[in-house]
Amino acid sequence: MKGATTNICYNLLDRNVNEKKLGDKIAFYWEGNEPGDSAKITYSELLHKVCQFANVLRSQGVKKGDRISIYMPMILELVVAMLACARIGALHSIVFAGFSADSLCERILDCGCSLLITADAFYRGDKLIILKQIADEALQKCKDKGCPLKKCIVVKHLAREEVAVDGTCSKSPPLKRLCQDVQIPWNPAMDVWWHELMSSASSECEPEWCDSEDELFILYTSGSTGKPKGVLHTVGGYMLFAATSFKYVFDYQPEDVYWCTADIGWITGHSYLTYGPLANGATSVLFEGVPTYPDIGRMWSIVDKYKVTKFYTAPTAIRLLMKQGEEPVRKHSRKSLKVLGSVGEPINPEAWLWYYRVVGEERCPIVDTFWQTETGGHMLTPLPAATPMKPGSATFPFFGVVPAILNESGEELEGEAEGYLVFKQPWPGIMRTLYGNHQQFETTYFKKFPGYYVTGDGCRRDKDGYYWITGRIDDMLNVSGHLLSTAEVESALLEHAAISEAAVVSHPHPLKGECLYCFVTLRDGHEFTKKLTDELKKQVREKIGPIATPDYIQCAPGLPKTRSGKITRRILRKIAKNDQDLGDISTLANPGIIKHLFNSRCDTKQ
Ligand code: 7RM
Repeated sequence: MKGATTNICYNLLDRNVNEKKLGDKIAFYWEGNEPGDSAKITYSELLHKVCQFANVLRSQGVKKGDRISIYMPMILELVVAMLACARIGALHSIVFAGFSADSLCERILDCGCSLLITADAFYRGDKLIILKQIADEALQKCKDKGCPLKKCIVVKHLAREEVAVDGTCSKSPPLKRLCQDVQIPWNPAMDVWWHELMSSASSECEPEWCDSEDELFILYTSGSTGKPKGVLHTVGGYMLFAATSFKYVFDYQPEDVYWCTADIGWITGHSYLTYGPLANGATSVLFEGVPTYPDIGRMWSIVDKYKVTKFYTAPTAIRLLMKQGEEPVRKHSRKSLKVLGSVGEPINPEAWLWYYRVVGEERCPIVDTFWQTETGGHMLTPLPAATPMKPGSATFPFFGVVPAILNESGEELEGEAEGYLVFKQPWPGIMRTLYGNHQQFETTYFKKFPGYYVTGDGCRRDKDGYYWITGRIDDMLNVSGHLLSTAEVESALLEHAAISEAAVVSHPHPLKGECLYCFVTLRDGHEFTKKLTDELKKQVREKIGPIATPDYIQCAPGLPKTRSGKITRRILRKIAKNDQDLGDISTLANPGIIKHLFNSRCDTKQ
């Protein structure tokens, strides 16, 4: 209705507590990295905390439309922070805690965040990450670039036993021992403890009433130019799409215990760990750790501990567990499981079958959900037990989604076909713009084929009308379900003094799906040594984050180029794979370099 108002946080919490009488229902079981370290929070407790933190934000001067950067591990305060932003109409921009200081700084600057919310430190498996130190590095860089960000709110997470705001946290002895010596850097001019602000905050907080088209959040995703794009979602359409797709795709039932293993720093964690499940009044598991710690059976022990009914994870995790055999899975009951989901990249039929046979014991339908940060929610997906499955196919469009396959000239292909996957009409959860760059939004998604939304993925439709995603067809690659742009990695390599040119291509990898194979040309006077490749890897890790660490770096005295000077990555991909079938190379300016590059390939992981 025109002129009507809403608030997404109200719909997720107040409505469930007051109208649906779900106040005492568990919203989240929090499972810490260390087994035995756990907590839970009900809908009314969550509402209470969100209201308190929304008041904290208001008392810091945060207003509707302001951008708030969130850089946190997988803890309950992360959900509280994001919903508090939504309650007062501020836009959250969540940055995955595995990203580097440079990446965080770039994202803070791009959308002009006025405040950062972070945590002291956390463990991922047995690795300690002093998040506050990385955040400080990012803030220093931001300051050098004239950014006005003035406040940093810090959750005391690792050292939290002294805090016990709600008395629900317990901590196992090994963790205590591990965190004794951690020093957290502190800047009194800027930093404030979360628990100190919360201790005096009221839990009465009127939501900011919003138009359905008001901005909800920004989430950065890799762009093919190398600079991350700030995907912007709005309140009404996103809420509807996340809520509805969650309900139908997971066949949500009130007694479900749902577990999405994605990090909230990615879109899956926004739509299917936070907004979608909470809109439906669901009970979810929020897991801080990794699938392999303390052992390879952790996922299944969590499934049994909470009697998880619906489980949503990524092919990369499935392949990792598959490699360890069936034993660690079979050791656990898993009889609560009803539906299994997959997201993030194409799932190879072998991994699909293992997931189906071993994890689900041929009892649980698999929903292979294809979608993007930009789409807000599921686009191609089976409905569990209703859609006949084919291993490796995301099957058919979700309600309201109209896909098409186009050829290079933009003609729609009928029947069995392969080409560009596009969508022909808008859907509620479609992104509304790229923050601060509507022009780039238009060119990226709507220019190549006017009248269509272009996904950037290739796709095949079989004789039965099933859709099969064949992977990215732009300069993007998908490492363990995370999109990276080759340009972004190239520019990180080029910042090294020894490198004059760099070209990065995607290379198949048995666990990660794809990995990075880099070709580098050295400046005169530099030598290609193990020390240099180590430095380059470190540089990429520091500029982007550990997920972008190159697997292979090859020294290239020259790179194959077209006469107009464009590097032909198509040929480099084949060199990386040792595929001699190069096709037409007549357009190359320097075909002589190819033989040399074949002879100096890296065969083993460095
Ligand atoms: C949800 C998410 C988007 C890209 C997308 C694809 C790939 C995602 C599937 C998939 C095949 C799937 N958002 N992708 N899901 N490919 N089958 N079920 O991952 O913005 O981070 O990535 O991921 O290439 O364009 S994302």
